[in-house]
Amino acid sequence: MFDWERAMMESALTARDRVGVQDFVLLENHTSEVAFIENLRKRFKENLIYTYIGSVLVSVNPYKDLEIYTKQHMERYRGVNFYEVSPHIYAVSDNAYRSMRSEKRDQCILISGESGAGKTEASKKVLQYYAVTCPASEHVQTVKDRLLQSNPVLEAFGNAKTLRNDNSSRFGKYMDVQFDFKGAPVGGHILNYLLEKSRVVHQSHGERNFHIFYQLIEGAEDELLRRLGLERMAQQYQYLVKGSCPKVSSINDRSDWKVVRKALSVIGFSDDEVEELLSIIASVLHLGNVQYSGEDSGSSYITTDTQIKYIARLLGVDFSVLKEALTHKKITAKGEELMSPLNQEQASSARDALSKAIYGRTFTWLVNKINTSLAFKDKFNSKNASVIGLLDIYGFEVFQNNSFEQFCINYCNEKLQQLFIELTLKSEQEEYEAEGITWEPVQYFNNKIICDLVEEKFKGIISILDEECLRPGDASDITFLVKLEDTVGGHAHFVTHKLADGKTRKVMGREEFRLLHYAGEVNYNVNGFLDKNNDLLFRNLKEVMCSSENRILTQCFSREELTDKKLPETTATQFKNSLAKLMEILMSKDPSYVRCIKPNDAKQAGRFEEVLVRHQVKYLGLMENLRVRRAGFAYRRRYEVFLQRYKSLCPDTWPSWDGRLVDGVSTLVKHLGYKPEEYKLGRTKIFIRFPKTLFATEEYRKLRLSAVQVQAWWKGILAR
Ligand code: AOV
Ligand code: MG
Repeated sequence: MFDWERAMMESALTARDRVGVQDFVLLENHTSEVAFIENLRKRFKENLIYTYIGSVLVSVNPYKDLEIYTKQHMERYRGVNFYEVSPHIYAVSDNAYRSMRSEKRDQCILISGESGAGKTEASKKVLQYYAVTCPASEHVQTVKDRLLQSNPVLEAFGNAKTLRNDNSSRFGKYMDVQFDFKGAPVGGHILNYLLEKSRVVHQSHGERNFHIFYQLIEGAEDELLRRLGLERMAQQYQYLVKGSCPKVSSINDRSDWKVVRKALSVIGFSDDEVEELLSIIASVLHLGNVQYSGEDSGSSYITTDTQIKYIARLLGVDFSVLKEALTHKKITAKGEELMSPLNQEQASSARDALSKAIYGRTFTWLVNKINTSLAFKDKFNSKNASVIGLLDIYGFEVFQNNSFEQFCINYCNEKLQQLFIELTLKSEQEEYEAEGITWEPVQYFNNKIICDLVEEKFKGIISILDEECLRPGDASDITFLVKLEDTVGGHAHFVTHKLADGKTRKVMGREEFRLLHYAGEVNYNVNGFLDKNNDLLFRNLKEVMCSSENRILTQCFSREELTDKKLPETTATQFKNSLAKLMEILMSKDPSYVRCIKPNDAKQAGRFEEVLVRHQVKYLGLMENLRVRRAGFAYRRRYEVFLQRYKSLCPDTWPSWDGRLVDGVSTLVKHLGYKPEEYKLGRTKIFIRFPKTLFATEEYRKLRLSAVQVQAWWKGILAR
């Protein structure tokens, strides 16, 4: 070896020492969690936030802007194979795009990780990548703009500052981007999941309501505020001060307002529609300021009429009908309708129920409106569209006090983890078995047991909750808890204050149950579970909303609902069903995974807290993921697909192979010079161990194809 060669090698080794390996598969000590975390840490210190486990992208939130998302970076990843460039969210995006194009299969990119880990940012990067790098015509440009602008709008209405994340998604989002046969994005569709409506009327200490309220108050022109009857002071509004933090240093509500206002126009909102939308937002703020006083008789009255006047005007409803509906409930006795007065507490909660219903339904309306604007107009061609789905949900979260909302959010994360297990750890191993490939099974924790505990028919937590919600009489949050103890008390992932010997567990409250989630333990306080699950709105309040002249509200509250005798599904059951449908959608597509990790709880740049990271590496199942990957095969193709694609590269298989498929493939790969350790032949598929083998084959095919084209072109010239 020459000196200069040795020097180069040494410098390469030092660099590697400094920045770690870009694919965990290359780690020398691949079973060591310490080595795994050390590699993450090294890279994080060098601002290398992305690392692969095979094709799974692990991303660590840098909590600062990195210069790695420029147009030049996008170009670097465009049309380039995964392993030729450093790990990046753009590589995952590009890979999904190319698979969709070449294999004509729908793709999905699943982004997971706990609250604040960087899921929403990642999903935006994917969308930006497609918007910049995919081919475009004038029409396509409009679609691209709308796809991009849907984000600020949905974030304004569906995100909020929590203790975990200053821009926390309070709804789940699955977005399909549709591409035409040229690979241009021509449409999109969004499915939204369970918005955390309770935030409209209450926020925990240190948290805020949805961004839009503050943006409107801070950013709107004086004239608009005057029309809405609002003052430029968030502290004035009861619904905005529950968490005592109307201002957040990382958020500029005023400039965000401008962005949102512009985005609404790009998506196709007329000025009138924007005014109606904001009238609804303003009336929710006014509703929050409606105050009650109580009478000795138990009934209540409204102490200020100003708010009611504003609401009546903004929503186009009758002043006195609204006022009565906010203090009474309509009951039917002996076939006659009567107005029964509400006491002060009941009236306040009826008011809050109305605010939540208005906001929640307006949010759904907003998603529908965006969907109309994104709809792929060409009906004839829509069947040929290919799709890349993007999933960005609320991450696993634990607070001091956890309620129904955290229960739903964390259940959703269990489902997503289950999907990951099904599609990677489990199915991969089952496939080797089915194909007769010798294989040393990798042990992993399967969280199906927790999903079942929550969702199983008749005996899961949701079923029990529904049962209590339907039971007339003395059903309460506490009777629900007692029933839980009776039914799932012995479950390995369920704990309450009661011990098996009749004693009590001191560290737990009497109104709590604990779930041992895959990602950690969470104590849920049952207070409010029944109400939130029932999500009732008094009939006369619904009637008032049906009479509204606000055109958005008339679409949100329909008269049919008033005559419908069927019991509506409970919140948890609706959520469960919508998640089941989501899983079906995702299962039907080829998945790519992005696993986001949060390096510290302080939302600070440059801080890598090992204990926190280790915990996430553990529950995300990354070590198991790596073990399966290391021992396994990066690619598999059915024999007929493989042969069809590469038969032209070998004289024996070209133009067709008449014998058994497996023999054809065997002949082909031997001709291509595959070494025995590089591949295995199963019952119906070829398994290829390293990505580079397949990439080399793919490159060879490209080369041959262009050679054939040059030949044809040359022949054409000669024939002239
Ligand atoms: P989440 O979506 O995973 O949490 P976000 O994507 O909202 O988390 O990220 C939280 C914050 O971290 C962002 O607002 C950014 O400030 C920062 N961040 C995340 N990713 C990056 C990145 N690639 N570069 C720079 N900063 C980043 V939740 O919605 O709460 O589950 O429910
Ligand atoms: Mg998010």
